[in-house]
Amino acid sequence: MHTPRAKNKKEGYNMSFFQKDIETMPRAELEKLQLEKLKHITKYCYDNVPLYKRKFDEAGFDCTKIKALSDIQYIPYTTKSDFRDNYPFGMFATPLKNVTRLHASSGTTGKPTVVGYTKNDLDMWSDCVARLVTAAGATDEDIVQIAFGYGLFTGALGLHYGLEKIGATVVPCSSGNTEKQVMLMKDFGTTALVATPSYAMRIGEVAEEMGIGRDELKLRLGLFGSEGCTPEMRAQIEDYLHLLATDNYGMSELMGPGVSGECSLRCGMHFNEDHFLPEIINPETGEVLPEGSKGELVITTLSKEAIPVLRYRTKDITSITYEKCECGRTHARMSKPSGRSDDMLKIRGVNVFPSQIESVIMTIPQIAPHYQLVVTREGSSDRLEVKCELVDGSVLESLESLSNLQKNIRHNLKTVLGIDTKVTLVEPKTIERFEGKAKRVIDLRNK
Ligand code: DLL
Repeated sequence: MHTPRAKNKKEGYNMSFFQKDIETMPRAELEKLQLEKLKHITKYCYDNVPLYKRKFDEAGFDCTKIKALSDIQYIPYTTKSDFRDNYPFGMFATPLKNVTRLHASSGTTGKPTVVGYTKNDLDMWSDCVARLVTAAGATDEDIVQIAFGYGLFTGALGLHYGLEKIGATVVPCSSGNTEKQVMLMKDFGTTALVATPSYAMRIGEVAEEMGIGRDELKLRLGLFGSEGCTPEMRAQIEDYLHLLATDNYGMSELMGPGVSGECSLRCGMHFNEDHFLPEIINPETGEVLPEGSKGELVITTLSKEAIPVLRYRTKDITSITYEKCECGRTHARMSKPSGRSDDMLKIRGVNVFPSQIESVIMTIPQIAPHYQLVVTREGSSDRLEVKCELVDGSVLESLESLSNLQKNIRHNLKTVLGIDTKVTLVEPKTIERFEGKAKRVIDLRNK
C-alpha cells in the first residue's frame, strides 16, 4: 500500500503520496466505496449504540434502505451534547475490552468529551496522519519536533504515530519550556515543527530573544493545526521561522488530527474521504448546502470502530470543493475554517469573527502579531475592545503618532466589520502568549 517516495516532479512542490491508490482514486469509485461503508456503519451504529437506535427509531430512519449517498440526509445529526449526555463511554460501539486507547477533549467547563480507539482505529488514524504529513512534504529524512501537549489531547500522539509511520525521526518535546525547545531545535537540526500556529509564533519570538537567527535553524516545514490562522498570520510565522507552513484539521470527537490536511500546493485541506464523509449545512436550518457554499461542516466517520459518529455537527464554518487538485488527489478539499459558529461574536447585532480582526491587524506594520479582544456590555450596548501590541514601544511617547495609529486601525476595522471598536495599544511583549491553542477573546458580557 505504501507508495515509495517520489522525488519532486513539479518544480518546487512535493508530489509524494502515502497511499496513492486511495488518495487518487477516481471519484466514482470513491463514492461507491463510501456508499458501501455508509451502509455498513449505519447498521453497525444501530446495532451497537443505544443512542443511534433511539435516534433512528424516533426519526423513522431505516438504515437498510440506504440506496445512495444522498440518503445520508435522512440520518439525524449528532452533536457535542450527545457526547456529554453519554459521558464517559455511552457513545462506544465496542466493549472497553476492545478499546486500546482513550483520549479526551479539554472541555473548558464540566466533563471532557471522551473518545476511544480500537487497534484498527489507531492503525487507520496513523495512516490518515501519514497521508497528510506526506502530502504536506514531510519525509523519512525529516527530524520532526512535536510541540503539541502530550496527554489526553489528540494532537501530539496523533501526529506522533503518523510521522513514525512515514519513517520520520520524531522528537516528542511536548509544548512549553520554549527556550529548551529552541535549543533542541538548533542542536538536533530539526527540519519540521508540529505546533499550533500561535505556539509556532511564540517559538519564533523566543528564538529571536535568544539571539538564534533563523539561518541557524534547519527548519523547512511547519505542520500546523488545531486552531485557525489567517493567511496574514501564516505569512508572519513563515517569515519568523523560515519554513513552509501547512495546515491540517481535525477534532477529538471525530478522531483527532487526520480528518483533512493541505498538500504542499496549499489550496484547501484534503479530507481522508474514504474514512470521513463531509457535508456542508446551513447551521440555522440544518439544510444541506451545495458544493462551494459556506456553512457548517458535518462529518460522518465511515471506518471507526470504537466510536463511529454519524453526521457530527462540528460547528466549524467552511466550504468544500470536489474538484480534483493539481497534486493528483481526488478527495474533496475544505477551505480554512473562518471560525466556529460558537466563536462568532454578536456585537450590537453584527456578526464578527475574530479571524476578520486578525486579518486587519496583521496588515499594520507597527503592530505585532499578538492581540486580545475584550467584549463588555454597557447598559444594553455591547462594546468590543481590540488590544493590539506595538512592535516598538516608542510610539507610546508621542501622543500624535499614537492617536494617528489608533485612528488608522479603528478605521480599517470599521471598514471590514461595519462596527466601531475601541482600539487600545499596549507595550511590546505584554499580551499573553500561548503554548497550545490561543485564547484571544475575553467575553465579559455575562460576568
Ligand atoms: O484540535 C485536533 C487536532 C490536533 C487537529 C492537531 C489538528 C492538529 P480538538 O481539541 O477537539 O481537536 O479541537 C477541535 O479545533 O472543531 C476546530 O474548531 C479547531 N481546529 C482544529 N484544526 C483546525 C484548523 C483538535 N486546522 C477544533 N484550522 C475544531 C482551524 C481548527 N481550526
